[in-house]
Amino acid sequence: MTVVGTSVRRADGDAKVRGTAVYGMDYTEPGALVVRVLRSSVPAARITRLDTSRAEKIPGVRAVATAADTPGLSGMLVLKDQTVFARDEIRYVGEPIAAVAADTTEQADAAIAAIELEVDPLEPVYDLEAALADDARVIHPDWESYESLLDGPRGGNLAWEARVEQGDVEAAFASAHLVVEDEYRTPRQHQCSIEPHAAVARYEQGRYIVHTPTQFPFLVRGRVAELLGVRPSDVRVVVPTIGGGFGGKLDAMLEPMACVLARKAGRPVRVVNSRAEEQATCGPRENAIVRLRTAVAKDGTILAQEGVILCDNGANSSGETVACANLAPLALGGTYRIPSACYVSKVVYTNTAPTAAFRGVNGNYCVFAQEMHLDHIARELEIDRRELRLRNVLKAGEQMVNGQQLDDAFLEQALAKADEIAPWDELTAARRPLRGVAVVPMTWITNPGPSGATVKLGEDGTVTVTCAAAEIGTGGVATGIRQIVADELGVPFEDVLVTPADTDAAGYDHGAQGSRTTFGTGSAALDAAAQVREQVLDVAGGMLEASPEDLELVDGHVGVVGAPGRRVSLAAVAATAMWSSGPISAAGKFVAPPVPFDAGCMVGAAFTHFSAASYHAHLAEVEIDPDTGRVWVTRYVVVQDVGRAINPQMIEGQIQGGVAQGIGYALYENLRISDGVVVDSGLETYRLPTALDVPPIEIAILENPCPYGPLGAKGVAEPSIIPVAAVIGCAVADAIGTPLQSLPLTPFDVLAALRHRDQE
Ligand code: SMO
Repeated sequence: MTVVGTSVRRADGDAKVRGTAVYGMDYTEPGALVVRVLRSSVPAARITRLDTSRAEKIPGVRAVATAADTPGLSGMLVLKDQTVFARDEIRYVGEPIAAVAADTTEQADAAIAAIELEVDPLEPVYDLEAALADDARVIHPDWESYESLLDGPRGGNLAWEARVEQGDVEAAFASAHLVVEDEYRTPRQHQCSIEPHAAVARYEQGRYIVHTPTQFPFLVRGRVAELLGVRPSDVRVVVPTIGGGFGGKLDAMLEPMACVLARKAGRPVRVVNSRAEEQATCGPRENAIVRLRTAVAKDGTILAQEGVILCDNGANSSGETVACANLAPLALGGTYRIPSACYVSKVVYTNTAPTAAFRGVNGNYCVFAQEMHLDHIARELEIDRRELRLRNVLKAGEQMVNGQQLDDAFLEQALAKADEIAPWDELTAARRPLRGVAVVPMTWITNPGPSGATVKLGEDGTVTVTCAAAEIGTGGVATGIRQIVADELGVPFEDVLVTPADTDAAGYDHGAQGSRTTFGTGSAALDAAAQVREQVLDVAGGMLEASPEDLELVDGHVGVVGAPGRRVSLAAVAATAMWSSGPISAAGKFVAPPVPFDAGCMVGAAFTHFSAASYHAHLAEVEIDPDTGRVWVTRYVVVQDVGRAINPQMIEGQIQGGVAQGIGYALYENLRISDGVVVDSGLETYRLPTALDVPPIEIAILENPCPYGPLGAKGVAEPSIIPVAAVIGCAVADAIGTPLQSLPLTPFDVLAALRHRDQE
């Protein structure tokens, strides 16, 4: 009996539902000090005086830290423009200037109030386009001194530029039947995790021990080490239960600050963001402008496309906006055949809080722009919108714009499946006023970062998986990996344990991001389990006096195929291997152990490094309220190719969550900033989708096994958010007859478009 492919109950579900799970913000240590942070209230200024001496004298204050306590610039992998605290210059409202660790909250607050700060205001730069103008004030005038991983045209307020070109773009435009050009604008979207960022740090025997709810323990370890000027191995990162990641908990945030304070105070410190700090300073998805210009033939065949993307980095590259800018060729040129293309992503500094990764990263706005733009082309050419897509989707063996060849391609299959569920011809024939429908295909890839995993078989027959992948709520670590390992070793699901992510215990893992946990780390765990399986067959063969080929692993036992009763338990096998002088064997006699004994028990370790493309189709029907302009999503269909469904119910959960978040991005969410201040400092005004806004989602899972994934599985969790704003945007345009080129599609904008239309 196998557990892979069944919707086994989530192993972490019970503790989470009952409230017994210890989240990052619940975790504490004896004697932990309270931390308060002095954050900038101005967007741009030079620090002329910073005096903490009065604050330090307040009773109960154990440490006050500023930029003087840390070395120079560090931070983002590709662009080191970040410090723990503002040094000389302030670049955004909310930027940490100093932090206090004290016995009580009152003492810490008093100390913050006693810090003397004087600043000389500078002219803030907020607007993406204005920031790139020649006369814009340069936010990082010393950028040439920053270390950068790659060369590229940087300078002024251009933090980063990623460019991909293929084919002869100019010639294609010159010969085109039609050229269409559009611009789209999209807002900041905040992850709004239930749990804010939190960190507990202590300094012990020259090492920093940090407990933090991070998606990417090894990234935090590296970042803390860099920012504090110590070796990565001087830092240990341990991950408690995480209350929401979505990309917002990849990068170090509070951890470096906590470490500085812990060392200075000689005591553990605990720092937890308030909701307002979270909204104001923890990287949301970046706001962006996408300009597309496309050359098409008369029959709708895409000949060439130019795309320029401006994305807001905020004041520092603390998040992954820079890294993700390189994904434009996937987001714009991964679904359709675009023989000639030129895509340029410009990441721009502004005096706003740094932006960061959020599920689906720039795919969300690139796909929105691309699909709205394709609908524009379809209208111009009077071609059916679905038909236009079918003519242009990539097929197996073709290349994405980044040159990546797709071994397989199931975009047509995904569109066909969606058609089975919700037939396009019927939906479009039955057109009613203020109702709209749209369908979009999409390709997305799994994050290809490397993964390590160790699998141990214990002398009690249980199996322990150790990896640094964090369980961020997708179920990948707590459930998916356990299912994979359970089947490989023939043990019940309950007998597989996973240790909490700990950089001291586990090999490198590229973090819980980009759908890579079950896919990448699961793959490493499967390889490691296969090594243990080999060892088990070897030892058991000796014990059962059978050749390993004749053995099978079932129900926690090794048995001889076709000889019921001739079997030994995995516990006995492991114990035999473990106790070199031990007398344990099935037959009650000493069995010479064939494996090395210094391992302690049977261990396998593996490291994998792959990516895979997955294929999707989303269909939405919307209805507009003529009086209020409110958009109701009345029907939503998702077809997702998952390679192989390890746990169908968990996959459906990810798809439901992704669509809900996508509906938020499409219709409601916009982290507003006014004069550099994040206006939506709480969930009272930052409108998240609720259960009333999300229709039942009709889900079809396709299984086209992937040769690189464990047991054929592909990454699942990330992509379901990506095409949602696109398909809803297209459906709303269909309903009101006018495309709205910016997100979110607010009732006000919808109503304005309706009024405008009715006047014509
Ligand atoms: S933006 Mo994510 O954590 O793949």
